[in-house]
Amino acid sequence: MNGRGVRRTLSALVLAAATGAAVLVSGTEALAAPVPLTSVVPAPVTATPTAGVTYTIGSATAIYTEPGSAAATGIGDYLAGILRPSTGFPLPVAAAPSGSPSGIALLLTGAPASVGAQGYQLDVTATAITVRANQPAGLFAGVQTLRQLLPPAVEAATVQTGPWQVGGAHVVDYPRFAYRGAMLDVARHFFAPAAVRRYLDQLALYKVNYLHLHLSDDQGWRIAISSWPNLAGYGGATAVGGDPGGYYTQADYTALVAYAASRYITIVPEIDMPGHTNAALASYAQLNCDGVAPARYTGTAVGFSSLCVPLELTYTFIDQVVGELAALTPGPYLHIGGDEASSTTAADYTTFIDRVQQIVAAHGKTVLGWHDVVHAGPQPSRIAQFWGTGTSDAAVAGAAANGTKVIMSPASRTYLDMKYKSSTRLGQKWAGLIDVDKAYDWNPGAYLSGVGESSVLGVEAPLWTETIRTTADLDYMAFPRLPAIAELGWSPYSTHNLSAFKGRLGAQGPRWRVMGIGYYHSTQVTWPAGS
Ligand code: IFG
Repeated sequence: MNGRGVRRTLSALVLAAATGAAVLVSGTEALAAPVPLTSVVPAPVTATPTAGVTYTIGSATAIYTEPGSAAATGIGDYLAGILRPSTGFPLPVAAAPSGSPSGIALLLTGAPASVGAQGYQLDVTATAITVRANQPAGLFAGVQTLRQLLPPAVEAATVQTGPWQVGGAHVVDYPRFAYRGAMLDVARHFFAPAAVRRYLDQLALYKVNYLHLHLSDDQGWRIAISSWPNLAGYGGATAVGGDPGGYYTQADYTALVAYAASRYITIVPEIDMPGHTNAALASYAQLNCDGVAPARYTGTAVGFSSLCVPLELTYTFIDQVVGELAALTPGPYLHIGGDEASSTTAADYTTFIDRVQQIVAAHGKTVLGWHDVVHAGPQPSRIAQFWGTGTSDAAVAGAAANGTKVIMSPASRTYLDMKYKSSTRLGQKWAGLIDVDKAYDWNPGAYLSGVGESSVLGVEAPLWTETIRTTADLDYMAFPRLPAIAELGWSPYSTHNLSAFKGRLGAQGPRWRVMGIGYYHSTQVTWPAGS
């Protein structure tokens, strides 16, 4: 074995050791044993290995999908799109023949009712890999687990040496919470559609199913509204620090919604109001109570702006903005913001929120708001997104007692713009420093007093972008913490274990390296050498 072979074998040994897989060194190639089930993030509900059984994806392997289901075919094509470049195999996608074909089967029959609409069953034998689900979303989730059971090299864009083995397994899996989200603030700094698609692809790997886009704020308006063209044209031209602005045309937005849907992710658009509205107020003088448009703002202060609550034009404006956005948004939710309205009186805030909620409902959408909105009039159908730093909030608990559902985004646990440690170049620290342990070691179903599991719709990890400008910045802040929030949203609390999670996270490092995700190598995790 030459020097290179020794090095390759050694690195395989280290990698395999880190991922817990045993390495069988034979001849000149280190045959990495299959990735262990314990590496999968989020941790599945039940995952049982079948010792001594492996399935090897080969040049003759086909991907079979539920006959008659275009969605299943689409998921088969998606899986093929991942496997073909790295394996070099043709991997044809075809309708599953009757009987139990050998190969990879993605089926919408035979799944247990227990997996619901978003779960799946995955079985790996020596002759077949079979994913069964009740709905396409579940099939897509099962494919993400399958991805993670293949060597990290499977994520490569060029042909890699195999073998492409998956260990024998029986997995039955489904989510704890229905809403598992991420938020990207494209207002402080604009992120072009390609950057958002890239984030969507990363989110899909961890079974995240909502992407909340913070489309407007003091520093920028990022979605074109036909009836108010200056919003994007003028209000979208700048960004924090005077950095370049930008905005999504309605065609861009529609394409992003479709791309997200192909990853079984629903877009949640946010128009933040009545505060965080300087970009809109700068764009139209007539929206301002004094009829004077303020200058565009490129700083990072908050709480200084407010739409004009007594002005009737304000509600015409909102009705037209919400109307256009709702028509472009197939998802059920429209986020109205409502946070940090320090320049709006309490009475005006209640008047405003109550009226805006009616407008959003009239356009067929369910209202999401930062939890400040619970101070307005009662509205049980409204969903409050908790972003506090504490573990109790009487007003939120009161709303929950009246039926309000809560999305848990405690800033001191989920805000991906928080520094990892004080020396982290990017990010802020007003909600504290957040490394892997802070991001992972809490229970969304029991975190906020008076807000029990049944009141929690799910979790979301916001990434605010005052200090985040590029996809490299985004990678660094989102990874490795986003997978922690994704696991809290998906996995049963019975699987919750910080040290086991850190082990699972370490196994993801080589995968991120292959995917080109420049993640923060948290000192709390053992990362395989070279990952
Ligand atoms: N709070 C503000 C955000 C952003 C954030 C940065 C919310 C709901 C601080 N509002 O979080 O606009 O500035 O960490």
